[in-house]
Amino acid sequence: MARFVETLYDAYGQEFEIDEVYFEHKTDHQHLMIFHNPVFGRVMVLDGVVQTTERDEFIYHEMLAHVAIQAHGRVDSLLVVGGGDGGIIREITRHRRIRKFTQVEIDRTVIEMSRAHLPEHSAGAFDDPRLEIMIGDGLEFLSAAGESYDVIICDSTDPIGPGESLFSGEFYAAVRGRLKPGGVFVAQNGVPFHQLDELRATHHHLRGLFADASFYAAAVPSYIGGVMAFAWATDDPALRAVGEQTLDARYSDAGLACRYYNPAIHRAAFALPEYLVQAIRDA
Ligand code: AG3
Repeated sequence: MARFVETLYDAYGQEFEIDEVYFEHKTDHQHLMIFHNPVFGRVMVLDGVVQTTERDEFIYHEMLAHVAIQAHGRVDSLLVVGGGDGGIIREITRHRRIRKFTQVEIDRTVIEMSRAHLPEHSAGAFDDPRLEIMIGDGLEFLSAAGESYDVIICDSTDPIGPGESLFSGEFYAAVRGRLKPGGVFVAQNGVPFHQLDELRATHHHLRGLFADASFYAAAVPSYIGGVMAFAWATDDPALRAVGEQTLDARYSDAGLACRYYNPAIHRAAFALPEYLVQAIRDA
């Protein structure tokens, strides 16, 4: 039986049994593979690193999409950087009040192959009339003049290969320039038990740019090694403190029915373990 061995870390990792390969190809930007595993269902891998699986994607996509949208409370326009599998835009489409959202993805093949082989991820979201899709580089897109957004979500790979520029000071400054007043930026920021420097570097950049810069966390089993950190940055510190009652009301108003996200998890996710609090403090 063939096995996939993840190559993210040098001296530690995870492996998956492969019962069927749906797609494997070097795109213009990265090596893309989609296969089936008996435990996780369909698994997408980019450059040797697990990006998403059918079994646990809901945790990641709900937490990366709903926390910012629910904390903000009146999102009208939103930008997604990356996210070619469509999981984030699927969650966004559930918010009927969002008038317009844009997605900038560098790799067209990731979108095409996810639509073909991971159809449950986007679940029709690519056909939502409110969506505008741009194929291109996120940093270039944000550095150019253009409209501003209430929320910017960065659903990137790790800072290796095409994802690297999405962790640069230049990128975060460009993000800030394209947020409306009171806007929120969130981003996947790796598994900090193993990638603590990545957390420190992001915090260093964001706290120089925003009045409130922190992280929230959720455990996503296929991102092995502990909780995943999500970067959080905004000029409105009140947004991190929105209470459970308000979140409850917004959750029912939006008609959300999630499998991981709920208002109690939203609040609790901002409580960080002490090793992360210290890493941020010392950054
Ligand atoms: N983007 C995040 C993958 C990060 C994996 N990194 C890790 N395990 N440290 C996934 C894209 C999902 N839409």
